[in-house]
Amino acid sequence: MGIRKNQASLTSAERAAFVAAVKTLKATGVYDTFVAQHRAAFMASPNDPAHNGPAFLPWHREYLRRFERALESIDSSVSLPYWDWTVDNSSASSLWGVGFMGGDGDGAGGRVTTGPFAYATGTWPLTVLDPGETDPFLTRAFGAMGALPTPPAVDRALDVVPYDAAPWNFESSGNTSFRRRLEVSIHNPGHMWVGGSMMAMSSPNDPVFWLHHCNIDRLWAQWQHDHPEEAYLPPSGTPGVVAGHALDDPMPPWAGEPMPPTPRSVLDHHALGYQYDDEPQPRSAGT
Ligand SMILES: [Cu+2]
Repeated sequence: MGIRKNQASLTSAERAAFVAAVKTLKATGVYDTFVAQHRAAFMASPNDPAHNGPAFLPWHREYLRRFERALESIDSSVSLPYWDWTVDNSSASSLWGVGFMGGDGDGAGGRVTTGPFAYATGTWPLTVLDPGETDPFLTRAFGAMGALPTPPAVDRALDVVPYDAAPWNFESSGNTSFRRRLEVSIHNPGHMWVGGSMMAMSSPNDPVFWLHHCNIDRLWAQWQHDHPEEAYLPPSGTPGVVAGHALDDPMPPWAGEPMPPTPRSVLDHHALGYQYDDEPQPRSAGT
């Protein structure tokens, strides 16, 4: 079982291996197909299969696991790390070192000029852009759009039940929908704090996207563990639910596959082949 570690605990060799695998996927064009899938999901709004609905968490769990498998195909030692922004909440974090994600953007344009994903390296041109965007370089603007989630905010979010609530979209209340609370109050601030490219529909252009969403997935797994009696909602056949968001709906853009993923098929993350470094051992481990 792959172990997803806190990025702060990675050795420099592990950081380098992650960066190298990511850059190999970029060079082969695979990386940009992932960026395009994310942008296409947003652009399908109001039928977005990935955001503003119950499948926000399942869709990104499937999406991250597929990306992680692509990384594993390059280097079997690589797993997705997670960024715990309740702790690593400033530009001084090792996350932003020149051997890992690189630093904040520079000046008014916000161009990232340090680290492996700086435009000048010649290895990280952005080719999948939002409509109207033309800058081919990664941009960031740390803290310009607000603060990162605090430990109390995360704790309060983890207490919210049930999983989701009518009307099963952006109008669901964060007080009665764990999914909506996590999506809006915890996930959105991560994108906004990094700023620049992370604000776009093409936000996976910034590799920190994967570390941010990995932490969101970790919090969902934690919530599932804390609330074993709370089922995924809604069940299939619930009126008014966008396709892909009910329990047994095939999730676009993978719906045409012979065994398409559904929210149900990703509920048990251990069955997908990974666990987090800080979670209780799965029962199947026999401990
Ligand atoms: Cu997303």
